[in-house]
Amino acid sequence: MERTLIIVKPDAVQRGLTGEIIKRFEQRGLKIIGIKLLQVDRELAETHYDVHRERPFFAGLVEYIISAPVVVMALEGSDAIAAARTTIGATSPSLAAAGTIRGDYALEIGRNLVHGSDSVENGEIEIANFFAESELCGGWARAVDSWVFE
Ligand code: DAT
Ligand code: MG
Repeated sequence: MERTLIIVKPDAVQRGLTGEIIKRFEQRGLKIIGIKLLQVDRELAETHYDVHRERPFFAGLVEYIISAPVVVMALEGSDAIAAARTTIGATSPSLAAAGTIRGDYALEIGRNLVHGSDSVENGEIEIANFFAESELCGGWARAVDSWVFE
């Protein structure tokens, strides 16, 4: 099983899309093992987006992500990284397919609603950055698990 960190970004929370976004991941079959609302501080934002530190959009990206509360989730499932990213859609919403979160609800790259980890390794690192181990319910069983996971 893989784990991915999902961030329902400030624009999504402000626009009342939190439930819609959570619903899409739940309906996909991914299992929520951690979830909370928080306002990200600058240090955590800069750590999370450290790989983009030298990019021209870095400062604006950090300001955006700390500007208002977000909902963060740790999701678990087979191929969770790829499954979540296909549900999210392309980074630039103008290129995101209809039926994806970004393709259905976003227009601009700087207001693209949701984050999903890009590799198994980064999923584990990002979840550890946002959640204490005690905040995660790792490996809990759903009655439907055998109908989602073979
Ligand atoms: P993703 O969020 O799809 O994993 P990423 O990791 O390449 O995309 O970039 C992180 C975020 O940074 C992305 O969601 C939006 C912002 N971003 C990326 N490229 C950008 C660009 N060229 N101009 C402005 N913002 C950008
Ligand atoms: Mg990324």
